[in-house]
Amino acid sequence: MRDAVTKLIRSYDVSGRYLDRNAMDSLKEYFQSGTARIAATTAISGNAASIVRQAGLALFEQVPELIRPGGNAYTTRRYSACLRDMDYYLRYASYALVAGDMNVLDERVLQGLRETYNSLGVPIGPTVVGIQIMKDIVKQIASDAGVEDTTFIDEPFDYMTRQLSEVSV
Ligand SMILES: CCC1=C(C)/C(=C/C2=NC(=C\c3[nH]c(/C=C4\NC(=O)[C@H](C)[C@H]4CC)c(C)c3CCC(=O)O)/C(CCC(=O)O)=C2C)NC1=O
Repeated sequence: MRDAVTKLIRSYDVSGRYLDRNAMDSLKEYFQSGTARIAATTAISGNAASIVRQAGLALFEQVPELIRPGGNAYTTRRYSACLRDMDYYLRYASYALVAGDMNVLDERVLQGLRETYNSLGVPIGPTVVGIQIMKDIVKQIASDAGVEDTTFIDEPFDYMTRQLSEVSV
């Protein structure tokens, strides 16, 4: 697992260089955004169950076929599996926000996921819709909690969306 600092150090260490002006600039940016990243993560941790529940309801309202007979989230078991997956996406997004790096998503969430979904018939399109709904809810909560610029919150959600769907958002 990697974060913004270890990533930077690794790349300088590979070529035996001292951290230079560019490195210091990106470190400064990372530390200066720290308070906002922690606030966003607090917003997620303290509201996770409700974010997932709300996003699930919104998703099934938007794509009702999912929970009808024949839908991938039909039956209690699959409905719960779907919400559990949403909870995974949310929790790992919060880790990525703190780390300031998306590597944790590759390592823990996305590896092999498309193949698993394809083999189980879990539809990617609606999954992506669910991820994007959670993004909007989290941004709203963070904004209510006083985070002025919430655009950085997009990154992990958009990253998972891109990697899952291999289309640009
Ligand atoms: C932490 C990393 C991690 C992820 C991401 C993960 C995902 C994941 N979701 C799965 C299943 C599933 N995922 C869904 C999800 C959905 N169905 C829908 O219609 C919706 C679009 C969507 C919810 C938004 C469903 C319904 C299943 C069960 C499918 C089945 O067993 O038929 C499975 C198959 C095994 C199982 O059921 O547990 C995996 C591995 N597991 C992990 O360890």
